[in-house]
Amino acid sequence: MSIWPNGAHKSPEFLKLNPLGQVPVLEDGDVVIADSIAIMTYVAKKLGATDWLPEDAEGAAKVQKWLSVAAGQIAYGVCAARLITVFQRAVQCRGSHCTRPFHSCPD
Ligand SMILES: N[C@@H](CCC(=O)N[C@@H](CS)C(=O)NCC(=O)O)C(=O)O
Repeated sequence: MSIWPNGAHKSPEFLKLNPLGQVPVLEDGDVVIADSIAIMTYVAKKLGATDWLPEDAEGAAKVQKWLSVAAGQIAYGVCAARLITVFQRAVQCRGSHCTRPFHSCPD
């Protein structure tokens, strides 16, 4: 599937898989999983990969902490900077009320 600029990820067919219109999406039989972290969690659980995603409370929390960093500081930090500088793409601020491009947001 092609994303920018053809926009197949915004087609009605794809939006049935992920209403957010974003990749990646995993289809495993009848199961549809959108979001990279959800996909990794699904695969680890399905394979019983407890060395990657531990079952115990402390081990699971340590993995979730770094997944949160990836979805937070990294996604809105270096990943956003890369989108702006490499792809000249305006990235919106995280605040749902804010319509400013990410790089001009005072928050
Ligand atoms: N939280 C999602 C973010 C997915 C995401 O940002 N995907 C980008 C490509 S890396 C995308 O599909 N962008 C197209 C768009 O938002 O229109 C994940 O980790 O899977």
